Amino acid sequence: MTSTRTFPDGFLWGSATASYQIEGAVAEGGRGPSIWDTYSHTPGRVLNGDTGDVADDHYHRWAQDVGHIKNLGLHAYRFSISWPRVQPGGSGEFNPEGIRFYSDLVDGLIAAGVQPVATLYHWDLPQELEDEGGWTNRETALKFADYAERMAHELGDRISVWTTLNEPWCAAYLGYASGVHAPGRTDGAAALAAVHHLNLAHGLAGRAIRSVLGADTKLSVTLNLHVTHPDDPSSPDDLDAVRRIDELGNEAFLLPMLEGRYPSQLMADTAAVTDWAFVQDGDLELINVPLSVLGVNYYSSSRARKYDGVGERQQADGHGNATASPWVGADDVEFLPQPGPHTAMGWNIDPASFTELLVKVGGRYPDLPLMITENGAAFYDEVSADGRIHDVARVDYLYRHLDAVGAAIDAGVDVRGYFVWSLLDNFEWSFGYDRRFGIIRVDFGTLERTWKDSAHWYSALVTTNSLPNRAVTYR
Ligand code: IFM
Repeated sequence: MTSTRTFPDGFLWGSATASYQIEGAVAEGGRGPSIWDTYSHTPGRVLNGDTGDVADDHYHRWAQDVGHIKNLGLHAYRFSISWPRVQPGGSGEFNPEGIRFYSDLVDGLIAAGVQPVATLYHWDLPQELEDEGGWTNRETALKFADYAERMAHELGDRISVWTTLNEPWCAAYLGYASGVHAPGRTDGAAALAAVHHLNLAHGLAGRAIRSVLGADTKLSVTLNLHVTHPDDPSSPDDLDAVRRIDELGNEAFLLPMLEGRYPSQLMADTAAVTDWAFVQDGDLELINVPLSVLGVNYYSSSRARKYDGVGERQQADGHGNATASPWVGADDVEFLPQPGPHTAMGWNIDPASFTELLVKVGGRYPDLPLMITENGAAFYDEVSADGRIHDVARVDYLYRHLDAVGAAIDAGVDVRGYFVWSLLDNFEWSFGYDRRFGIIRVDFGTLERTWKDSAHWYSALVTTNSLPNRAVTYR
């Protein structure tokens, strides 16, 4: 097998999943309901009426899944903890059975020689907290810190990297502005309050974890940073449209978390929506907790321009054609269809923008190592007559994006690892089980797991620490 690129020594290779997307067992082991249970059980919210009730049944099959992780040769596994499984109402009593589940998983990973990388919030908020306002309520951030502190006590230094939040952009804007994610609200002011309270939750939880486990504890957050290009780079209007998207999508998280401030024009740009009175004195200092590593998720890029008012405003940014835009206060920005190829999500395949993003963030924060905490692609995989899944398009996608990561490393960016999304086919949120991201296929009838060609390819990469030729077919 020819190799085209070698990664730095010690580069961490892993795969990622999230609790609601794989666990199932939603009413077992003392778990309480989450906003995603409510949302997925609401008719019309999720494609084909799919829910996470069973998902991959990882709750019962976790040991088998750890076996796959070990056999793939992965160094690390990024999973998320379901808050309502360990603290059903989001405050008060913790659930020993739920805690034991994660404790056993972590022990199983360590016994398999795999580093556990834990995320505390991957969108499954306890429903009881949503009933009290969810992320629009400041109290949720305080309760999140209590939950984080307890998990730090329970799992302690067995966790290699503690990640506070996954993609707060989605939780805030898709959950509270466009409503294509739980809790399905369409209120721009609520979304901006959610942005701030998620930021606050990150800072408070990070501090709580460090207070339990010490200053050397590896702390991170995962952001889905957006790469948006202007339709016409010489148009001041288009450049301003991109600036606003950048502030809402990237800077609204990066700046408070890494510099203790909000972007200068964000408040002015959204003044018609909210007065930001939910930001209290001292919040920004709390949010700005020192991080050990920044998690970056990347899938595709966007092209935007200022809407000229002619025809229907286009919203082809891959975040659903919802009735409301996730881009609060930027209703006059339209997202244009991107040239192909596209994945089954309709997202364009643009590895060059991945390098661009990493070089930009790495250049701005040279002392903060980056970790690719998600990258991957959904395709309509087919099981061949030989029983194998020759997912050539996914291998090609991974090859190109890993080459893009390598190019960023060559340019001097400190990238420490890569987690493929996802280990398993799973519940892809409002697309249900229709979109498959796994390198391991899950038959949603039998729940049988089968390695796709991409799993074999990725395993070879991990073993050699170098990019195998993408044209290999596995038999
Ligand atoms: O499945 C999601 C994941 O939960 C968060 N990041 C993007 C993935 C693909 O949409």
